[in-house]
Amino acid sequence: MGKLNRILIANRGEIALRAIRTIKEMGKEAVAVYSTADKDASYLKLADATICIGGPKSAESYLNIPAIIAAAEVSECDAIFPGYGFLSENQNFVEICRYHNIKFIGPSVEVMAMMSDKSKAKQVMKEAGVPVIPGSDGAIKDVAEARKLAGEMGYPVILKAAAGGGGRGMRVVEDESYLENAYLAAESEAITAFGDGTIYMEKFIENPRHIEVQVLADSHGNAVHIGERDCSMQRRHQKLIEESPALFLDDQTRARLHEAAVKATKHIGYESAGTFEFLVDKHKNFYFMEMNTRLQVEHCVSEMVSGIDIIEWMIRIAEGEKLFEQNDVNLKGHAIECRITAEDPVNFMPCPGKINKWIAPGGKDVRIDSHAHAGYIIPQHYDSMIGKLIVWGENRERAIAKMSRALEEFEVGGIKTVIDFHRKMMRNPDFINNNFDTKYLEEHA
Ligand code: MV4
Repeated sequence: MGKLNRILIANRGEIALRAIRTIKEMGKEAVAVYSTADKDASYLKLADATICIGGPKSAESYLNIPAIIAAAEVSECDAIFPGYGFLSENQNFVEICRYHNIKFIGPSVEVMAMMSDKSKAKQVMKEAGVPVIPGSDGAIKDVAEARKLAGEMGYPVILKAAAGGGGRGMRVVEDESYLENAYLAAESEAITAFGDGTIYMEKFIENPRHIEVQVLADSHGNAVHIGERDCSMQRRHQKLIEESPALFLDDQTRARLHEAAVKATKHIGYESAGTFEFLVDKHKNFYFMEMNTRLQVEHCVSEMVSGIDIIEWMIRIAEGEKLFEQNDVNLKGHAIECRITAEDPVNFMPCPGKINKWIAPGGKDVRIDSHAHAGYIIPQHYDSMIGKLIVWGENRERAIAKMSRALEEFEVGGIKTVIDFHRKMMRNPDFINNNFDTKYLEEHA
């Protein structure tokens, strides 16, 4: 381990731009890769070098491991920053980077593998003393075992794919009459989606909050948390609004949540930035659900309340630097992020195309992470997120007022965006009163 001088960014869009910015501020060189669909993207001009890695389809470019490794080699990069999505949690890619003597800016393949099996991850967390959702001890072998366990636990239960995450391969089972069909459906869906039909079972938590803890850990065994984020405002497992802190928690529960996440981080020997996802029930019991072994879209709200540049620290940790201490983390005020997607604000149908007007908001404590601008053509091949608007305020009320003001300024023409959805949400009494859960948008169509 040593200084990293040139870093290849194996990603696109807003997060590629986000990474270029920090890499340049650190006095290092950024190499950007792009697909032919992104060849005119303006953030590419900010990189020190750019390399085309293939066609528009992700499989041809941003998931094309040989092309990305070749790009890193020809440009003499000593590290790869993966961002989120694409290859960021691909164990094969991490191993290939190591084989080529390219530092993968993220955790080790061993810990990534441990956390990618959601059933295994739960067992490891239980060993670490972190509360987990009551359920099967690891995988379930057949319907009979599922029926027996659900009978003992009591309905409703939820069946989940061990290889899943993010809501795919899940089935809620209300009573025994649905169990067999649900089990077989979850299993075949998991085989189709992940090539692995391993299923585990949990007690179904009704109307939970989704609260996650951001951690950073170095290669010397030091770990800190950077507070929590409430990501409960989401639709079909797509988060729309994230905020920090989660005021649903009382101070004591919050402290216990942070402590659990740091303990878990150290227990697994984690290195880099990571996120522990918890479900929190109406009695404020929290349960570990999954760990994300990558940088997340919503990391910015944690940056706003802490003043810490998470990507900078991912790089410094990859260089072998020692992390700061928990005492050095001062969480202050309240941050909110609204994801801006090129989607219809009513039915959320994707709406790519050419942006002909882009008037972005500004002012104190207003941050926009976006690669979009007037004249930008949104390719149809990728995710519909074109940016994030993040604001900071002294408290939640002030942050909502600032977000509301910023959203009023934000004008995007030529395509549909969810800006109007967010404007309405900032005036919604349930949002203002923090009175919602992960089911809110389904129940208030
Ligand atoms: C649950 C649950 C209730 N009880 N597990 C959805 C995504 C996947 N990571 C796990 N998910 C859930 N697991 C138990 N035992 C409810 C969900 C869930 C959910 C969780 C977080 C955010 C949004 C959600 C929307 C629907 C269901």
